[in-house]
Amino acid sequence: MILTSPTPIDLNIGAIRQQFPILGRAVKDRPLVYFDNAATTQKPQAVIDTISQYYGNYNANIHRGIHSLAEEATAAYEASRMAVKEFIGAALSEEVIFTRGTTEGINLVACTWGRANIAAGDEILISGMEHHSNIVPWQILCHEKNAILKVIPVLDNGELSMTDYHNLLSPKTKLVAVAQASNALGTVNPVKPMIKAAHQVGAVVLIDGAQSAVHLDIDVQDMDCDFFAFSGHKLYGPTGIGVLFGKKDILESMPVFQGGGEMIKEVTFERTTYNELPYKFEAGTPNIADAIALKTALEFLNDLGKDNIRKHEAALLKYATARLETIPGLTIVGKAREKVGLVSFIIKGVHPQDIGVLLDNQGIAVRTGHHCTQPLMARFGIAGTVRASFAVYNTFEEVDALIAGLWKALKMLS
Ligand code: C6P
Repeated sequence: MILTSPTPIDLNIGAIRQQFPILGRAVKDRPLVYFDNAATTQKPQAVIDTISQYYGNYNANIHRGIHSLAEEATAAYEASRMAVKEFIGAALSEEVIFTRGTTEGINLVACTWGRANIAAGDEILISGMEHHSNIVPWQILCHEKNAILKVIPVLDNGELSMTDYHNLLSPKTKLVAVAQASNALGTVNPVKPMIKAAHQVGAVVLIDGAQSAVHLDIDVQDMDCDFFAFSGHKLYGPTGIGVLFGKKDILESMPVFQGGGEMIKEVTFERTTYNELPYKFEAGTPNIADAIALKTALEFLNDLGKDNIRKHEAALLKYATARLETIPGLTIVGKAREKVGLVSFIIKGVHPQDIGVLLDNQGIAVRTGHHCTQPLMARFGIAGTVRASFAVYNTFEEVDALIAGLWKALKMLS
């Protein structure tokens, strides 16, 4: 296949691949082709090294000890918070709360802000393409409070119906919670105007940034969201660490989440006073090593330049989409005008899981199934899709391998 790659020349994909030790391994005696980046990206050596340096050189609990190791660990942990603040364009570092990931961030908001602010008859508005993490916490809250969960419909092309969105918004809407980018379709939602419209009816807005933070430039002040949640492991960082951004005044007004060490100012058996932001929401010993390594992942992204990465991934998406469309019986699910670098598809008469297994036999990792978006799959009348999701280290040759792998799989299944 002759490639006319529009990948920006300032990205040396070969050199970037060298930074990811896992990309050198074989799977089923074939070179690994990793197209499951929306589930979790692989980690560059620098991130792996940061974790082992922490445990090898300055492992200590933070914010508690006055000894040197504790001070070094605390400084590195707080430096990471500063790096996150810059990465998402927050005004203040205390607006950055470390969590386990997107799921925990959303649950934190539902359990604290939600319990304090949602009452019977109030409406929470989500979209029809949400991940279960941005559905179930609101469902639980609605059941608890007798509130109403409303859903913005998804159009056939995988975009949200903006007409319906505006019709659904009303003074009863207390919260809008939507993904900036869909993990199952790739759709990029127009969150900035959506937030503006939600604020006009007095609603608070949470943006699920799990799939957007790695691809798009994030500026929470420009976006004007009230909450923004994302996971480190989807942006070349470790698992078990994520971020919840919240506007300071809202976070300050919220009840605490979990009780324990670090989140307190003073404890007696009669009463407890709580710590300041962000510690108020970081009870117990946090995930220190991975929080520190998150900064390394952000540096990796910043060094390459998100704009360069986006161009490369967009070129891969365009190329993969065009080649997939030549396969008989294949339908791409999600054809939004603006997409992040992932493509979901089904093939007539073939179960997505069978394709996944046959691709894996050729060393190609894709995700198959409902992608934790069962209501979205129901909307399209399908059980699931095959999803190939791209990262900066993926190549056009790997897309060729996917296409060849699909032909082979289809031959075996026929
Ligand atoms: N989607 C996927 O393969 P956690 O698990 O907390 O890091 O992220 C949850 C989550 C929330 N919102 C969106 C839009 C997501 O895509 C995800 C994670 C992965 O698509 C794993 S199911």
